[in-house]
Amino acid sequence: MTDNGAQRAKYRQPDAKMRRVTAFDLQQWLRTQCQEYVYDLRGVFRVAGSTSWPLTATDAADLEAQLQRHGHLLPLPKEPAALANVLEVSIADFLLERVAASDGALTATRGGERFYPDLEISGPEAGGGFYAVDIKVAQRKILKKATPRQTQSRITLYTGNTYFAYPTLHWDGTFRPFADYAQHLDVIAIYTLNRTSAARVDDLELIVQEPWKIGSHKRSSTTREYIGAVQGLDDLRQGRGEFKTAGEFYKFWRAYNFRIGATVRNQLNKLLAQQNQGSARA
Ligand SMILES: [Ca+2]
Repeated sequence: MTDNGAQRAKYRQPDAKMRRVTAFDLQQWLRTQCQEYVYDLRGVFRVAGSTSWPLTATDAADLEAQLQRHGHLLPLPKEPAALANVLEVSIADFLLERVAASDGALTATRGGERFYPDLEISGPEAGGGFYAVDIKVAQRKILKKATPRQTQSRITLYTGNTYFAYPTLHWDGTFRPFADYAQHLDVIAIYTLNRTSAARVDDLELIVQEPWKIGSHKRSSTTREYIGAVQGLDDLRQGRGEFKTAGEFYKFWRAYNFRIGATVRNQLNKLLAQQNQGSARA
């Protein structure tokens, strides 16, 4: 083993710091909030249209009908990744509003694009610990004769070769080391694509689970280093993944032979060097 190899092994310890906060149940809190989420995006507003101003509407439905009739409402994208992004932003906004309504009992910070997690929740109510909340979106796989039973594609739980593989290092694109979180939670939005409506999204269902509980042994991409979820809708709802314990999930996926490209390797070496300097000083 090279020096670097030994260092890597050293910092690939399981999450010893993972702890359960019993006083506050963020999973339950998220489930309660998510039951009240209403998807109400109706399309993309376009300035040009045939309205003769001023426009008078009796209510939101009337406004929508008029905007539609006069060509002001364009459909949302139906390309899955683009539509998923719109949905994610809407759900994140909603959860941030709910956190704001807690009057300081909870606090939240939003991650950026290609960031883990989408939201970080903390605050006195959360016992000062940090919670990672990530939002994922998946389409139902439509069957010709039966009701849908699966997601169209495998949801990505984590990127496997960076913050997840080396949980004590503080990677770019993260708020803090993976192992510093009290808990990791996913908000999963399942929808049926409507190709004819401007809103695109039918029958939205939100599921809140710990990622390991819905973990599979399969990657979610053949080209990227992504850890995949199970695809059964009932399995996602019930938290019935392929691993019996969180430990089993972490062990399997941390031992997985993910590709490590030059960019990741450079960052890893930099982080290990920093960490060594830190421990030399301490
Ligand atoms: Ca996300």
